[in-house]
Amino acid sequence: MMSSRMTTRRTLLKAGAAGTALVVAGRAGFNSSLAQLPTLEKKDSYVVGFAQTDSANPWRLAETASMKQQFEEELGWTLIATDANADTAKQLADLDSIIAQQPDIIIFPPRESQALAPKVLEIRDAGIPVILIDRDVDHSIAVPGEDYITFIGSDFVDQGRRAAEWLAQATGGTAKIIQLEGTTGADPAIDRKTGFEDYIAGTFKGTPTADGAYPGMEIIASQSGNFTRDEGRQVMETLLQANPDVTAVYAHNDEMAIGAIAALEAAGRTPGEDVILVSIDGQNNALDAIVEGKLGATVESSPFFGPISYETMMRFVDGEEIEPWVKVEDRFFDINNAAEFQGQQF
Ligand code: GYE
Repeated sequence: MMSSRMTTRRTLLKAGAAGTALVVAGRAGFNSSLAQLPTLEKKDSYVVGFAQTDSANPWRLAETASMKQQFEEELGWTLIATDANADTAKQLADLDSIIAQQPDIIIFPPRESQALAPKVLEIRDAGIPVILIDRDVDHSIAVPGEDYITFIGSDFVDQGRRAAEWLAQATGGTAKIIQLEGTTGADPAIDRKTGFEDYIAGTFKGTPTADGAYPGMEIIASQSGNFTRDEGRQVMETLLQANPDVTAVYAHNDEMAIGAIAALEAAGRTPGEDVILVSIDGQNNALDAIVEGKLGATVESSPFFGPISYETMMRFVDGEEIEPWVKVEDRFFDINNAAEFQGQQF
């Protein structure tokens, strides 16, 4: 989250013992004596816990495959992998079962930012270091650099801004927009909404900018499609009936955009012509949809966390101070470059 990412300064204080005590004491209702990162000794091989959120879309499958490829195939280590089937309660239970197996480290994407944060503290208290990948937790509950090693992932606020910027250009600053939000309470859903809405309001990152304000762009409806194609299609179907004047769709991921395209076509609309769509992820079928003229653009959000998780973990083993946010840089795909990358994504 935007404000939570500002913990960087605080986290840097952790180098000094006095600084650590000061920071920890400032957190309400928190057992300060336990608030330090578990260590990880140098060994030839490790057991890694990986609690996936679900496997219902190409993005998740690519992420799981990347972790397996890196840790099992490449390194020959043990990966204890679970799948929460898009159920936050199951992800919590999966993590309990992983903790019970005492892995050397747990690397996982927290499905919801607040619900999973106390579990990060529990894992820390069990003496197991944690790296969060692809989604972060609420920093008012768990702090990178103190409670977990780091968050590795994209700048979701900026992804939202880039989608808004493209849409503003493509529509000449006039649009009636339906927003299809990701899973409620998930870090990328919260931040992708913030970045997009702030950009068109001209208040991006809290700074009003004259050239960033688009009074002609109006979000006429906004609802969660839970990051899935089917819910994206269903929500779009319903919202379309209530808002036939829609001219643009901003979907927090490609799967929901593809679902929205199906709903629009079923209603006799022409996606890409009378309704302009923009989304996030950069998966192969989104690139296909861009080439077909149905999807306008997609901001990349890489699912390939295997190599960067390994690299970050080994830097920690080597005693390096890890930055609280290992930022993943993303590309942007539209009609100018989509064909070039078709079939090369996921
Ligand atoms: O955009 C989406 C997935 O957490 C960044 O979750 C990830 C998002 C990704 O289900 O497709």
